[in-house]
Amino acid sequence: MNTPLRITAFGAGLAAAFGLALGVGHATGNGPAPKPATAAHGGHNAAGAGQAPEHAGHTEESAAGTGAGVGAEHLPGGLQVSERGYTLNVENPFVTAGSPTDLRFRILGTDGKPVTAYQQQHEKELHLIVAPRDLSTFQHLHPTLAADGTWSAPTAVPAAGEYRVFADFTPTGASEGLTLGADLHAAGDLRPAPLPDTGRTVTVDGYTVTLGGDLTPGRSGRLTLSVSKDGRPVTDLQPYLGAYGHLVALRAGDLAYLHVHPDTTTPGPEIGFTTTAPSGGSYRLFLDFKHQDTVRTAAFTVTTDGTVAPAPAPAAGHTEGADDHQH
Ligand SMILES: [Cu+2]
Repeated sequence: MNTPLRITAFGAGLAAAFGLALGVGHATGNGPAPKPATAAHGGHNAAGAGQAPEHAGHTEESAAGTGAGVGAEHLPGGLQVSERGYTLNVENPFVTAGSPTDLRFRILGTDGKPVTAYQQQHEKELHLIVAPRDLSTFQHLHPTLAADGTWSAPTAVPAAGEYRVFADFTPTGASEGLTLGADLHAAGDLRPAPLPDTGRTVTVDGYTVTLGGDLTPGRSGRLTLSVSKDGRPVTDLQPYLGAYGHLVALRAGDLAYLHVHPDTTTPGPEIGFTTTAPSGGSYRLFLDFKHQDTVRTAAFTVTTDGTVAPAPAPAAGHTEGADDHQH
């Protein structure tokens, strides 16, 4: 596939996040086209300067406004349990496969106390993703926040494994969101599996989802996912989390969590997203879409050169946990 890639303003911010020397435009969808920066951001030099002050490399990005533009020195999300002074503290990281569990955790702030105030992103104050190291399953939960800052999500991990729990959130007052990742151990009969070759078409629950576009390392790329049922394009997708689809992309090998932005304003059949692959390699894409009041997940394996191979993905579990959180 040679689908042309479109650099959007959003993408430029993401590219900067992954270390490209691109200028950062407005963080909203229709800003001016990004221009190459004439010089590297100040943050690039911080590594050689020893202990740079916390915010030294951030001033230039503040123009991005809504927080999509982050410092060029930032790692992809999800790799760290603690970042920028915030820590993901999982109360019960040892669970048993198949057993209902109440996943409880807190986000500790820069003062060491639980964070209790969050800004909504995609209609929720916090998105919780649970995936095993082999990326064979996926859960997207919306935990409930208690007054003391404890989040809880009733769930059950489907199989034994070493899992990663991702909390994607923006504390109130923070200039940008962050994704923290922590380990979750599920005891049981461990059967890790290689990444499935999914090809560009995945079937879930009678729906056929076809992937268009490619991931290119270090460059913003546009992915499209087209939904059909019984051979007919689905044109009445329902909004889910403020868009007609929600996509999570995780890198195989370390489960780096990619930020993905939906850009579609029509209810199908095609849902578009922009994201940047921080490196070459394989990624798992998990698309949540809602139709006839049910959210379903289609999972793809994609490599950054666009190569994908056939075979249906195993059904990706989707659990809407504690989704009655009031806003
Ligand atoms: Cu969510």
